[in-house]
Amino acid sequence: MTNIDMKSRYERDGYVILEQALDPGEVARLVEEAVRVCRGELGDIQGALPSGGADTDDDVLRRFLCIHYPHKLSDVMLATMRHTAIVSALTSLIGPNVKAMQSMLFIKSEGQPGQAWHQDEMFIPTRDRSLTAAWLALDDATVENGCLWVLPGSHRAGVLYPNRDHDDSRYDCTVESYGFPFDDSEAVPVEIAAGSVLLFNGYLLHKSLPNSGRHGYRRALVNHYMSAESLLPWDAPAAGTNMAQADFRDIVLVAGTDPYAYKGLQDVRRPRIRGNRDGGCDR
Ligand SMILES: O=C(O)CCC(=O)C(=O)O
Repeated sequence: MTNIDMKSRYERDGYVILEQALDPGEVARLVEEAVRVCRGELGDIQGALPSGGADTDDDVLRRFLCIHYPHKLSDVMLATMRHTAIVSALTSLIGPNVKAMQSMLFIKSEGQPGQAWHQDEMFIPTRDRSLTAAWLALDDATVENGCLWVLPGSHRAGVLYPNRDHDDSRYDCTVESYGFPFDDSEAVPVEIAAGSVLLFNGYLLHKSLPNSGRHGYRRALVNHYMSAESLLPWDAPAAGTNMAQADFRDIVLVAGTDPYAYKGLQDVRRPRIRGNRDGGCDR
């Protein structure tokens, strides 16, 4: 696929697949690193129970659905955020200057829930609609094990649909989008092989279903990127600063230059598990 084809497909559908962006050795390294992260060997994860020395890797992994900010614990995951194949595609889609602000490690073993329809820009609001997710499959992602589903073209209107809590046990505690002019029958499952990456627009409606497989995981590492030119009003502004200047600076520049480098960087978000139905469930 040429860069022009990739860009026009992305603009039309809101997503594009980078087949085999990572080789099997790179995927195996990430899978091993996921165990170290989950064991707490690389540092604390807020909300996680400590694992005992006698726990098998399976015991440990199955305790987790999703860990936010693993790139703050793992150099391997931080390096993946900067992976050449991914960053090169991102510069074609976003522009020469690209920053990342979030990573998420999904384990999602059998029986674990999916996530209801949503748009990522509702959670991570850029000012120029440049938010782009890189969803890297660490296992072959299939309908059976809970791959992502998308509503092609749903990003194009540039509208953020309302959100509400739900009690649908197929999905985790994150809110769901509703009131959008698309029907579930238009949804497309994105089955991709381990090592492939789904790049998708922050306005694209997407969801995942539970891992209904009888055994195994549906692991994925998801990184979020945006144009480095846009401010990111993701946190409440500090006292005395007005909202128009709010700019989340806990970022990693992955390409080009950062026009706001003069502000410096922050390290404010800590690795944590995604909340459960009884706890907070912010993203
Ligand atoms: O991987 C999943 O199950 C959900 C991921 C997702 O919706 C996201 O990255 O925004």
